[in-house]
Amino acid sequence: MTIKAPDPIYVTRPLLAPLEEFVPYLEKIWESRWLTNGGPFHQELESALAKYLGVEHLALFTNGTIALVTALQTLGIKGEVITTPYSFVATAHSLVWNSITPVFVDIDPITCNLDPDKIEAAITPKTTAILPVHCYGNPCDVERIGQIADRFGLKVIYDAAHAFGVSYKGKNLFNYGDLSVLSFHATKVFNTFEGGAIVCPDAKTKKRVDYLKNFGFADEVTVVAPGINGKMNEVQAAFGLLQLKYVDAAIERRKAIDASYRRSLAQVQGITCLAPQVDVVNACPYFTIMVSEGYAMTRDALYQKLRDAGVYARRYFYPLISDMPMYRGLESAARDNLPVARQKAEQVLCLPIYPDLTDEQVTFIAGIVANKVPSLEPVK
Ligand code: T4K
Repeated sequence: MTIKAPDPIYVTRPLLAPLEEFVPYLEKIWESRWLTNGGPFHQELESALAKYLGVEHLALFTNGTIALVTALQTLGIKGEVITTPYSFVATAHSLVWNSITPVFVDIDPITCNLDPDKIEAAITPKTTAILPVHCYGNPCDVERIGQIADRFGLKVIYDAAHAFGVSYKGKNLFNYGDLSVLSFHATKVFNTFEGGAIVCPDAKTKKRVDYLKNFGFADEVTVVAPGINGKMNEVQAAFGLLQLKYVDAAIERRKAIDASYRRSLAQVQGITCLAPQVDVVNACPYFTIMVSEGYAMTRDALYQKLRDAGVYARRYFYPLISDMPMYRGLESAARDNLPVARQKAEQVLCLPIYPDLTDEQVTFIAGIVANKVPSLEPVK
């Protein structure tokens, strides 16, 4: 018997502050007629986010992908860049948009992040940088990556699209590496509909980023670089300011859901929840399980079973970026170069997690995974 959830349950639903609270922000925009190009809400959100995240310099962007492309431009990265095949396509695409060749390196089986033990072997005279991803908000081995980069004279740009609200050893993650890039897409822990940011180490670098995201304009008549249009507009920025008021509560709810899934799935044979890392407080952007051979069915059969019940889990990140047509011809995309990433891509399933997900829905989803009779009734 298949029991269906009354409404589809998606892998995520955006955090949305109450609409009526957003109206006064819109009224201000209508009054000022200042819609974009670094207006008052843009400035206010930059300061508020820098304070919230505990960083000194942050530049807002219209989305995370343009921020990645611009981060690479900012540091003048060329040649080859070492990166992970186990990510969203934007990570590698940002390299190609800069005419850089991605060099895929395998991942660590516990964190699903770039494996530092494999990086050195992939460095060639053309390597200029490393582009790791804090996958699912799990911090990369930032210390070891930093040491390798220092030894070989490489830059490090972290794709921190998943890492909003993550702390490592009591501090934020974004002060590691040369730059960190965030995404505020609708599906992220903190969203501005679309949006993103680059965290910069100093005011000089932020200035360069600000030029580059505004066509390279330094003033009305001076263009200092072939920049792009990466600016966040005033509606996005105003919305971000309002969202900030709700994000802590949203993260707390995510943590509660994460804990609930872990309790329910701990004893299920063949299901492994991604292990929490030492010294890390995660904001739980994803709830990731690995479905291995000991489980009652294949990962894809479970994915389908959940869909049949109205639960739209997702296989982040399958297929691997390195298997996509524009990358699979690369030497580093070869099957035997990426065995761990390949295995994880075959096993992974991200279960729904978002602030509005109810306890009953979590029980329902976990019940399907645990192969128990699913129930929509609240558990007393
Ligand atoms: N680097 C990394 C590591 C990333 O993960 C991403 C983005 C980026 C860079 C690039 O950052 P941005 O340029 O996007 O700022 C989604 C997101 O579109 C993407 O932002 C995200 N990573 C990726 C992991 O997930 P899809 O193709 O899975 O999205 P979609 O449209 O299928 O949405 C998933 C579910 O979310 C839907 O089934 C329902 C729900 N949803 C989605 C949207 C857009 C909503 O309820 N409301 C919505 O508005 O890529």
